[in-house]
Amino acid sequence: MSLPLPVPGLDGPASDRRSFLRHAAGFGAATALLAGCSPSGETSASAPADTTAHEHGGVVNNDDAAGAGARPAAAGAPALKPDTPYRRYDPALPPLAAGRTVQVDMTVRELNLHIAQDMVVPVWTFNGTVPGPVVHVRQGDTVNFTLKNEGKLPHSMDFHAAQLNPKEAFRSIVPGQQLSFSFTPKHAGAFMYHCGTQPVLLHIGSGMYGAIVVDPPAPLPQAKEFVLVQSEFYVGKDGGGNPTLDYQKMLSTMPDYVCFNGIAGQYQAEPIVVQKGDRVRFYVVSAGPTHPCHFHIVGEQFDTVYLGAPPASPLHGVQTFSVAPGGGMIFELDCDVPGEFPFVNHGFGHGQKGSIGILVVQS
Ligand SMILES: [Cu+2]
Repeated sequence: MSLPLPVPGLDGPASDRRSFLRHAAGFGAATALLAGCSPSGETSASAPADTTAHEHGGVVNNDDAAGAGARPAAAGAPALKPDTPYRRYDPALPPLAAGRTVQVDMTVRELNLHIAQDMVVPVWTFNGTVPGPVVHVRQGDTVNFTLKNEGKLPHSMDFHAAQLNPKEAFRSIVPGQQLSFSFTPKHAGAFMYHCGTQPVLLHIGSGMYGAIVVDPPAPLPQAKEFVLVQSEFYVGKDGGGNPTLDYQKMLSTMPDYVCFNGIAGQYQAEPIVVQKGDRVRFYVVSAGPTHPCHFHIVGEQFDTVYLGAPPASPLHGVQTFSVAPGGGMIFELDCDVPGEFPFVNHGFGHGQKGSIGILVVQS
């Protein structure tokens, strides 16, 4: 049975982070993955050199919590071979397209992917990743969208940034088919997209979601911008004893993993790094399928939170705000204090299942 994770800044001094990371989920191989700059200028920080690839124990799943000690797969190497290697999902908001008419193409692929360093499960994807790619457009743009289904089951696409007849645009297509529709986002904000094929719980619970960020007509002030899509995973076993996503557990709403951008704890292993004085903007989308994200940054405050379309109706001086499943909100702060700031789902029964990361503010 694994003990609950300590959270730096809550359970001890920041210097405890080294031991914290040693015990957090699957962080060892992170040391081999630390490199490069994101398009936003974010740089990856080094995880402690003494984290080892085989150390394990961070993500507390249902079985751990119950003391049964029967995790869905053994610690260490995943039971299933991934179709693509473990890779941190780049949280940086991609740049806008040059024109005001934007072509967005997505292909459904059913793959085996990491949802934690030591857990690979069969997922259903848009363009091969969970979440799917971040779409970044402006209010008033024309978005021309095409979906191709290269999976084995019917799938579909539902953009929350669109106003369309769902029976037509969001209809399911069978394997080998494709569909196209166009829409013009009427409001700015952080929106979810997802497969809407019945049962929607199963399709979202299997990885078919992502974020579409819609900028207002007048750009928001310059900031380092990041997208976090929170979702939960429910892991069981198939007939051969391999881990699989479990619809009955999805109905139970007791997740095994809760993730930012599809992999539990990935931004503890490879933090998000900014510089002192940066303004930082998080677009937080709760994909669910069932649970909200109670977003909070330990040791910081949000000077501005937009519940709806920015820049209207900002909230100021916010410590924590809940993003409903199927919703998205924008959180802003000035990073004027150097340090290591955990960004968390402050509903810690879920946060400690993987929706915790580190924002490093370098001096
Ligand atoms: Cu689907």
